[in-house]
Amino acid sequence: MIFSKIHKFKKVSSTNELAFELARKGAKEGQYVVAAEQTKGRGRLQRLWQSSPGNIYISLILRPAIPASHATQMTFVSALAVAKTLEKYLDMTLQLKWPNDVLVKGKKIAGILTEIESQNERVEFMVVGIGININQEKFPKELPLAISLYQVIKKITPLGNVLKDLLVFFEEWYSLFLEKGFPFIKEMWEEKSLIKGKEVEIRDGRKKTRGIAMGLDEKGALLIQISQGKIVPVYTGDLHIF
Ligand code: BT5
Repeated sequence: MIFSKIHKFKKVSSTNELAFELARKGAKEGQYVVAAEQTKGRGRLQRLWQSSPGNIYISLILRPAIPASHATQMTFVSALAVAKTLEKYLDMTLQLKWPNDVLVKGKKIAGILTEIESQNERVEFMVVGIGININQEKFPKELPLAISLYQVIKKITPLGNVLKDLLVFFEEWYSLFLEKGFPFIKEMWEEKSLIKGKEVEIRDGRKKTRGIAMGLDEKGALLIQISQGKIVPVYTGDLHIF
């Protein structure tokens, strides 16, 4: 088991922030931070992750020997591990949405934030932050697209069980990634995302890229066919599917 030392807290600003500090001080691969609540849970692009008690907030410290430009690959590995974990508790398959969402019934049940520290294109360490909505009964009006496990199965699930399963699935998918490489992960992720061939638009601030989704490239970019014979990679933004 790569996951070893757990740093457990009642309330923190952000488990990613703490894991980053620990990793900078030399924490080994496999150490992880969990918290019952976060006051400044981070999403991408300075967004907030609403983090009230009853859910999972975890950040894993990893030190894979991969180039920094491939770090995003871990987001897809993590999404697969989260989906497999939740499928143990749900009688339905989950869907993955580019780049970092796990959806059930078209709503977001989990989000992933991969952050790295690198030197000369080499990953020094990586922090994979995962938030999964487990026992939250309802969400504020500002989050109409959020959903929890509780809202689907109508019962409380012990967080310890989900956490244990998550670590097992994470280790399994991380090992598969290290052994087989990203092409295998890419195929599995694409299968669960049902995105290939769909008409999509990626919005990144004012920039919009619209076309047919062709799949992922090795940097985790979404490949979009914007016109006949022209395919462009899109690295960041929010995905809308038509
Ligand atoms: C994410 O960002 O989805 C990454 C979320 C990662 C959170 C974990 S919790 C443990 C670790 N420690 C941290 O500080 N962070 C990580 P993004 O794709 O930018 O999505 C953020 C958007 O999702 C927000 O702008 C809201 O619209 C929505 N959102 C916020 N809280 C949510 C929640 N609890 N459930 C579903 N959607 C939420």
